[in-house]
Order: sequence, then C-alpha cells, then structure tokens
Amino acid sequence: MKILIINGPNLNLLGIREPNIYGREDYNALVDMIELHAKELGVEVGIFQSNHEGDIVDCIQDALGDFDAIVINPAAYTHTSVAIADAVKAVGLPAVEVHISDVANREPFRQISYVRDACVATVSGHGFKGYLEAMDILVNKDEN
Ligand code: CA2
Repeated sequence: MKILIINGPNLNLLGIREPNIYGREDYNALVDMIELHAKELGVEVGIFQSNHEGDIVDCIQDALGDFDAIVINPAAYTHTSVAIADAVKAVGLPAVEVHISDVANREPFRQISYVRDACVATVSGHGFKGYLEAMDILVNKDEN
C-alpha cells in the first residue's frame, strides 16, 4: 500500500510559533514520525507540503495511479477550498482529513471543512499522532 500525505499552507513553519496550539516539534519531526510509522505498518509513503492551493490540487490529481490512499491536512484551505475538496472527490481515493489542533473548539471560521465530505474519516486535536492514526485507519479500512 502507498499512502500520500499532504500538508497545506504554513505547516512547514510548525514549531516556531503557537506551541500551545500546534506543539513544539517542527515539520521535519512530523516527517520523521510519519516515515517511522510507515515502516512499522509496512507501507510506502509520499509526503508533500505546499503553500499554494493549485499545487495541492495538482498533487491530489497526480496521486491517481501512483497512490492507494491520501492523508490530508489542508490547513487554512480546509475552511475555504472547494477546489481541494473537489480534487479529493474526483480522484476517488480513500482519504482521511487530519488537524493537529482541535478545530471544533476554535474560532467559528474553522468550523467549516469543505474537504470533510470527501473523506472517510477526520482526526482532529490529536497533535502529530493524528497523522499516524489516519494512516492506521486507511491501512485497516478494508480488513474485517
Ligand atoms: O490544526 C490544524 O492542523 C490546522 O489545519 C492548522 C492550520 C489552521 O489554519 C487550521 O484551522 C487547523 C494552520 C497551520 C499552520 O499554522 C501555524 C501557525 C503558526 C506557526 C506555525 C504554523
């Protein structure tokens, strides 16, 4: 199995501000955690981060034929981007939405998620571990 992990705008800045919301660890630590967990699960991962909506749409489209599933934290685009939600729906790959912070208990503008409807599950407020949980959900999805 091959899982594509997509991170949206400003997540490359993790660890430098707002540690009370996003933790003290940086983006490289997140990448290391994901790669280690992929090894434990025996899956392959691709990890992509962009600050640009169109590049994220392109990345989702390019996943078709190359990846089996998607973990996506669209960051601020969660709350604004119909294009990213449409791309996830269009490729039809099973996807899990992740948020490091507990968006349900934050500002009203963070209560809308366009991508949620395109995803089989959402993991929110579990910190970096949420990405690992999302990978687990996708790996275990078809096992009964
Ligand atoms: O909780 C999450 O994972 C979010 O997707 C993170 C986004 C935010 O816009 C969403 O509402 C929830 C923000 C990501 C980057 O934010 C930083 C802020 C300061 C320093 C470093 C990163």
